[in-house]
Amino acid sequence: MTHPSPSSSPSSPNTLSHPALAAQDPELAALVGAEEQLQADTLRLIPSENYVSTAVLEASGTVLQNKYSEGYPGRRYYEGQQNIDPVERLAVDRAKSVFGVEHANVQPYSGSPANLAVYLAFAEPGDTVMGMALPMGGHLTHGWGVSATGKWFRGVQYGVRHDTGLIDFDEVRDLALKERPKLIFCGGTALPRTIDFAAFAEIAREAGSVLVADIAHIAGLIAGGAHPSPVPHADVISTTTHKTLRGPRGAMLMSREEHAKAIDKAVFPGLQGGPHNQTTAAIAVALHEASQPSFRDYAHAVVANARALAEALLARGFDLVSGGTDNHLILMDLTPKDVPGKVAAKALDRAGIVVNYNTVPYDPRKPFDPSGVRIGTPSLTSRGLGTQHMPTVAEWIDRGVAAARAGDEDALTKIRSEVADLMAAHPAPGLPTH
Ligand code: DSN
Repeated sequence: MTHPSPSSSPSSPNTLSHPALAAQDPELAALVGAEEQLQADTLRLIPSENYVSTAVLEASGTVLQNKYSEGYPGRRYYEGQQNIDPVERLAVDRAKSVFGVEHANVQPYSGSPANLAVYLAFAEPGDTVMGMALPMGGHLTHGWGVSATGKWFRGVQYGVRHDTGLIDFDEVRDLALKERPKLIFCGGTALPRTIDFAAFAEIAREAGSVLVADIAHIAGLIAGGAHPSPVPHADVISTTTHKTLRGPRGAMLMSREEHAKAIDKAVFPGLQGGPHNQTTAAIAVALHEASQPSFRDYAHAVVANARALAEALLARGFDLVSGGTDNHLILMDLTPKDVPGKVAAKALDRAGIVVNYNTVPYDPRKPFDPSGVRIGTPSLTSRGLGTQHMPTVAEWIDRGVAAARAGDEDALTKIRSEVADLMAAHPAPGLPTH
């Protein structure tokens, strides 16, 4: 299966390998060039990463960077906003249109500040909040102990069932009714299955809680119609813009109009100073791209690729949390392969396959040396790889994990060259041709 990728114009400024930077600071330019080469040559499987288009890259490198704009369009604390206000309005209007929401704030610097703003808007320090436990697939900012959200609030955490790897809604309901949290977060960073926003909303209603849908990982799938939308169900929607949505590193908060003031006040002046206007512009570009029919094809191709990859991995005896995937992400428990996740991830990196080691639910190992590896298909799909390539990807992972177990560096080197050949045939969006 093939599908359109974002354009990577060979005549774009990026193909000039940043001449001003190279002249001014060759040391830094060399590092950027090396990173471009690495991203071109490797199979990038980290599910929270992607390749942005040249247009998004250009927007985020503009002189909008030079401007302070504390406040909101039409209500700024600095003059000279003739061009910045329309940029932010464009981003906001496009977010509202792509996600079908009444209100959007595009200023949060990234996902963690966006979530902190939700706490500031709806809770007081010491309040009880509820989210999925980090080792179960949640996020630090959903009330996990080491995060400010777990230190300044009383975090109670739900997980997934040991036998199915799926969320147990009876457990979530019991906990919510017992604890009556101010906020309930759904969503996370290692969830391979569809999030049942309606079920969470019913529980939040019963418990009198504000439901926050953190869609950072799946925002692009939702925009492209490849995952159900939280919009009819969640009080607040939080997302980063740089994962499946394929925009710059940034974030957005969305809601119904009734929560608009509280959210805006929490982001600025509650938590942040001036918005990063160059990022706002790049978010606007990414949202424009996400509104195109080709992005629907992209979102569905991401899911089709993940399903095909999961099937190919299962056929090779891999143990996948929850037995497979509904979205862009696969969480593998490598215990049956007798290789710790970190050892496998480092070996795969040497083979040109970039993944991250990750805890699996009920992991007996420590987070810095866990049992699992997390992979996903957003980046490879952006390069135009399709379901027909997934058996090869699974074979490389299988050979890489076996080589990790055997300490076979030659096998890893051979995989690396095979990976580089396939990557050369599928140029990545936004990267210069070296
Ligand atoms: N760091 C992100 C991820 O990789 O999923 C979550 O914040």
